Amino acid sequence: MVQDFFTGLDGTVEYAGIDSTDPYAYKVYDKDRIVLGTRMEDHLRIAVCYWHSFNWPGSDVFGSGTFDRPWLEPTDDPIGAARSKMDAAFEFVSKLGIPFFCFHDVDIAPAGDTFAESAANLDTMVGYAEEKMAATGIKLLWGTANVFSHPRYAAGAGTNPDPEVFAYAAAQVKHALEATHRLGGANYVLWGGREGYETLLNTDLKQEAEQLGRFLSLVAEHKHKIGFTGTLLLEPKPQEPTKHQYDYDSQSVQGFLDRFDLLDEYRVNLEVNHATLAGHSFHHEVAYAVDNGILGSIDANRGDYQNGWDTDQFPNSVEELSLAVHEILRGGGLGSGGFNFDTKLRRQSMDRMDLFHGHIGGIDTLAQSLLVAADMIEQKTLTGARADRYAGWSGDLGTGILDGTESLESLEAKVAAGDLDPDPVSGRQEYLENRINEVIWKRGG
Ligand code: XUL
Ligand code: CO
Repeated sequence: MVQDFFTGLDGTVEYAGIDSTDPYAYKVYDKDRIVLGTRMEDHLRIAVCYWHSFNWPGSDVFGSGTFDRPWLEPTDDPIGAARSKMDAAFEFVSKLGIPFFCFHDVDIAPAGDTFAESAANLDTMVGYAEEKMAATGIKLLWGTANVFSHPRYAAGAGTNPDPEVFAYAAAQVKHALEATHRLGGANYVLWGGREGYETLLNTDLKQEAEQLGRFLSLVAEHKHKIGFTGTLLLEPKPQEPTKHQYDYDSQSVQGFLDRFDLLDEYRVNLEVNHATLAGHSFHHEVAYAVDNGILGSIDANRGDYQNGWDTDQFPNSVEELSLAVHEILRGGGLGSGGFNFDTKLRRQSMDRMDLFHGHIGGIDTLAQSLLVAADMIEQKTLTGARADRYAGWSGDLGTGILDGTESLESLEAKVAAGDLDPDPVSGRQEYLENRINEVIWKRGG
């Protein structure tokens, strides 16, 4: 008998509109609503993450778990406990009424004493996930391997100074990729939490880059060998847990992929709080990825402006998210990607039902951001202003410069002859900020 864990809610969370006072109803997220010709659910492709929502007991570096998570209690039947955890996860995602989940190998299956035992546990739990997915219709947005928590990975996985650790990580990633394939995952993610350094005093940067390039090539080769058609994604983050991580941001990942001839194989999974840790806005990271053809998927959350670490809070700012969603729409959408809620409750949010409040608020914020972004696309709020600003580059001079017709000599000749006399023009930042606010306010955001 499958036990119900979220008995505080009998049915599912449904769209009820902005006038509803039901805390377990969506005020904006209406999955069948058509936005720019596509259903809202298909634009956003929302996922719940296993790790923060079902594995984390609410502990922090100063104290133990505070959460009410019966499936995490000590047990002498680890597979039974993993099944209960999966029951809870699928019950929650079903009640939330969203289409996807995401997991690390160690989130869904208990570690064994040996690699073979851990791999067998994973296979068992993948079998159970298949049953759950078939029964609920919930799909897998992405799977990944946790090659950063175990002590063997303290000095890195692919970038470890010891090739035996590289081999261990390769074995684990191979198995997690195959599990993702078996579950029909739309993507596979690699986040390099320990692929970086603590100190340059003991680090050979050149050597570690070669290793990481090789690691990523091996994963891409295996993807093709097993016929996995999902997208491989790298998740940039500048630091934490290591002092410096190689996948610092979109731009450094793009350079790295280019160097190892892997641009056709990988895209990025961008996380809001990782962007801000890198000193960027999330808007910047998304715009960079869109304009360089590497946007894959999103880990939705938010940081805290008063501190400097990854707080992974639920998103609640339409103003910030709508700018990023606008760039995603401008780029043609997320394709096989989606919005994974890589979000965690605050340690004091110890009631099991707080998981609903966090997700419902984040999902509504995202839905409202989609509506605002769609208005901005339709009204050409930013695309029109940008096109006007660069209009000169479609004229003879602009195209001649870019296509190689012009040289430094020919340009000097034009300037010296007095043919060109450019006037500085306003960037109109405040004007544009006001136009964006008008779109948001008209939507009632
Ligand atoms: C860590 C992080 C990870 C990845 C998956 O900051 O975001 O949870 O999303 O390994
Ligand atoms: Co993440």
